[in-house]
Amino acid sequence: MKLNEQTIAGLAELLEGCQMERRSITKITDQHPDMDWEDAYAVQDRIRAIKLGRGHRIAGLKAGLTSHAKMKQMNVDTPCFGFLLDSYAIAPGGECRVDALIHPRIEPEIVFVMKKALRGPGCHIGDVFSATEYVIPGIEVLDSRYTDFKFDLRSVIADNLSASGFAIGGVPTRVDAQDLSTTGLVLEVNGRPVVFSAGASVLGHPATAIAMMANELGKRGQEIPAGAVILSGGTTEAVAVRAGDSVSLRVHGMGGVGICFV
Ligand code: OOG
Ligand code: MG
Repeated sequence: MKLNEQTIAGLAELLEGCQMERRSITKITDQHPDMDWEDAYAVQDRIRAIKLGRGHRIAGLKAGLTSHAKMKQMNVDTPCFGFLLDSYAIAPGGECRVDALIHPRIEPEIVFVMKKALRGPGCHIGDVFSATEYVIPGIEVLDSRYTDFKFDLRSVIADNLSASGFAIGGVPTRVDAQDLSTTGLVLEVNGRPVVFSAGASVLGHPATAIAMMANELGKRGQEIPAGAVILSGGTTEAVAVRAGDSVSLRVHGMGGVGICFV
């Protein structure tokens, strides 16, 4: 670690303040070029503690930057991990208020719901298969606390990977009911199909993202708990949305989920 406790706490408060006040800043590594990957997760952990202290509950976990489309769009090259809060959950068919957000974007994802805990190191896709209860379509809502979503890997980890909302819906599907790598995803905005992808866009198979997450958490002495809801990462580049947009995701063999921005 390169930063001291006080700096980490200050950065967590800064990013948390941005989210609360709907304002964006330039990426924090501009001021702290020495900050390392561990510091970045320490800031994220601190933000989680602040939120839990305010009465929020953890609703799940998220993997991000797991597809080449996303890595290319955001100009980073390594998957990373964050958390989801209960207050981020949007009911299928529900509304998401844009005035609570800075500059929302959406992305299509395959969501894993776990029946058993997973702990790395050494987790592989077979372990993920046997620990998964079901998979289901999900739309993630992103809202980076950095101006124009301009960040690097360390800054985005500290900002909990731009997490701000998610909706899950469709048909809970056994993870081995179909080949998730060739499973097609179609994201529509106002009835118009805008981005198309297959599960393989996420590291060849979205279960790989879950194994990677278990291995990464394992390095920090943590695990994926039984019952966890996990976003495996956007399969395509994220799409900007605004008030009045209605969006829906259809996933082959798994139904779909839609939400409205108001
Ligand atoms: C960072 C969040 C990335 C994903 O699925 O790749 C993410 C961002 O793009 O703002 O959630
Ligand atoms: Mg995502």
